[in-house]
Amino acid sequence: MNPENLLLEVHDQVALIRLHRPKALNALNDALMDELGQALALYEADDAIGCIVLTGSEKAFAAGADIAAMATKDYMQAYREDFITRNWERMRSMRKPVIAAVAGYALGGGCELAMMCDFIIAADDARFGQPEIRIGIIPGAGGTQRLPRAVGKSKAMDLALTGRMMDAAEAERAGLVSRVVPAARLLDEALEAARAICAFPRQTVMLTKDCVNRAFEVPLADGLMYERRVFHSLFGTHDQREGMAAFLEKRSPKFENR
Ligand code: DAK
Repeated sequence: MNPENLLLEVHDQVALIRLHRPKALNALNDALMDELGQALALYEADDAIGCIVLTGSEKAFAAGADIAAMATKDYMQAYREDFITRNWERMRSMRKPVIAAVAGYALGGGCELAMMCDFIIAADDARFGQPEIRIGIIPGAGGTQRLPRAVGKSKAMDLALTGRMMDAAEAERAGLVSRVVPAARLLDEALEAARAICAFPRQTVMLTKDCVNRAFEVPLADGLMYERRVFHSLFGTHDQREGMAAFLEKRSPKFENR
């Protein structure tokens, strides 16, 4: 892959994807989202990769969908083209974990993209918001659905209805981000978290993600039953035996992803 709007690096088993449209604060257009979908598919299929970190620049994770590309669309065009739906969906079907490392602006589609990831690590200068209302639209990639699940109704309404931004400290208090770190440490922290994840059995990592995501889709009793079935299934793996034996023998486990 030779993308124009992304920078791709691999650090051990971690793929690092940087959104890269510096002149437009990483505004998300069709070309960028196509490339992002391709990169995610590539890393999902690559056995050497265990976790993905998605980041932007120091100034912006992404300042939203590209307003210039949307400005002249009419209703029929948006509907018939299924406007930026196709290439926004890849993140949702990722089975490997994806960590968003957010510095600077994560607005509109940028905030929505970060929320599609499994968790968000924020730099202390990060700013989150759903300011679509200011340009006459509503969030279109899950902002009205994922934001209230993350921060509750009141704050989600506040952000979506006023279009204001919240800083990293407020985002952490509200539960949108898992941790806030000094901006200079952002990538190191995200890569360390990703490396820690990669050290665990791949199947256990993927099933953990699967089960947590299930909590947002099904009633509690069904989610608990799903969790129990998955839990039992892990007793059919080598890595469960190895992990428990290593603990009892006071040594480090040697996981084999099987
Ligand atoms: N789109 C296009 N260009 C953008 C942009 C955006 N969202 N945000 C910034 N830029 C461009 C600016 O136009 C400027 O370009 P030049 O004038 O230099 O050519 C350059 O980036 C630098 O921006 P500023 O000069 O404005 O920089 P400042 O530091 O002064 O301000 C800012 C930074 C982030 C506060 C400001 O740029 C800003 O307010 N940006 C717009 C934020 C915004 O409204 N975002 C929400 C966009 S609507 C969907 C999925 C998603 C969506 C829709 C549908 N489907 C799946 C159907 C999402 C919609 C949105 O995100």
